[in-house]
Amino acid sequence: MFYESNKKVNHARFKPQTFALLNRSRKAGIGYSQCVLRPKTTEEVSRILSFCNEHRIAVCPQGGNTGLVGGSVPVFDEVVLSTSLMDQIISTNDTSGVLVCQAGCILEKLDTHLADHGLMMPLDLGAKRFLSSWRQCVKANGEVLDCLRYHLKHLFIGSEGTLGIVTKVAIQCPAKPKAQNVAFLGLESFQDVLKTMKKAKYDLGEILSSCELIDELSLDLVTSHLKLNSPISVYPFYMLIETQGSNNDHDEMKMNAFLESAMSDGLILDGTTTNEVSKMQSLWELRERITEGLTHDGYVFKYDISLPTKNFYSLVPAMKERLGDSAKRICGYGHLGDGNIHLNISVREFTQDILDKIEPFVYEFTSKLKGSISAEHGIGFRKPKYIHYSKSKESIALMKQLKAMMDPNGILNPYKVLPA
Ligand code: 2HG
Ligand code: ZN
Repeated sequence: MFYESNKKVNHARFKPQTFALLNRSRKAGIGYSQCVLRPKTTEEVSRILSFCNEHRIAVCPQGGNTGLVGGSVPVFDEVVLSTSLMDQIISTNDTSGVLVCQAGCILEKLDTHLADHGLMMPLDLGAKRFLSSWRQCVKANGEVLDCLRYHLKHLFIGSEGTLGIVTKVAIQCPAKPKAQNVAFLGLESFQDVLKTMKKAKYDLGEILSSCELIDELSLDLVTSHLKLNSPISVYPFYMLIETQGSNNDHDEMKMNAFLESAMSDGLILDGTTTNEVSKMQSLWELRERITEGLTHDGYVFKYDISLPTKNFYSLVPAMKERLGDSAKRICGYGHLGDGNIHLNISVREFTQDILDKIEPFVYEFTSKLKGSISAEHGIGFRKPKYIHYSKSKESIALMKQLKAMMDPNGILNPYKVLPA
């Protein structure tokens, strides 16, 4: 039974029919809650958790609520603890580059603020690293943890609110680049994509900041449904390559030399490059709005998978072979530089039959290639029962022990991350 591991938690709606709701929310990502709390300070988070812990009330921490696996969706009637009002920037040090802010700040706001200080966030679509040096967290029982030792802060990163709630972060921000260039390329095969990425790493070196892959059917989503214009004609694969540096002449020279050489090697069939802000934005939109394009394509099964670079795209043809005509569209795009592919399968409407064809096959396939069933979007509510495909028995047992130690009453984000 779903509740067994969380018996001690009180739910007002603990009735058999909730399992029907559960299935509905599983399909549609719909949540249920009668109470949303929006604290403004660490102290308020601490008081809420201490109260909920004492009364065994389940809490669903919610940040930006942009996840794909239901990690921030209340499953039954958990109290939602939203960090949306915890959006204060506490300090910005222009010299060290350290920004201290509350944990509910959204990236765009931070980036705009940092630009005035000549800095930028070291994090975007998984392409850049997140360097946080210090955090403040609130434990399930309301205790506030500061200045963690033993690198304990890493326990909270990626725990999806199951071990504690991060309330404050300090982030080491790099200088905002003076020069930026974006290239959008068309390629014939995935083998050429791999060779081009390798070449980009060698030729562009320290200024290479993003390397994204888009396949033909992914680009079609934004050109057909969103009416965006592609600067080049139709190819099986596209790459978006970005550089960031401090000297535009130098960066432009490197980018042009890289493109010329990749073209003469026959790796790239067509391409365009720019450093004009509005044109760079338009190129990035072709990549960043694919998710939005998918929402116009029917019911979508979404998978966020890590695979070794050489097998990065292999899941897409495997899935096409498996599903044949039963899917409307099977496409793959994502953060090639990080080995993180977004496999999306759209169908006219959800059926259990098609879900059964996709899962657990998609996870077995990933596991055989030594990939991870979850890359940047976490395990959430949708994937706990598949976690064993990429984590060993021993790791899962240790995670359960840590959970029991940190949150003995199981109030924090129940049903998420860990299998029952
Ligand atoms: C992206 O990279 C996001 O665009 C969303 O992580 C991925 O919708 C998706 O599958
Ligand atoms: Zn992504």
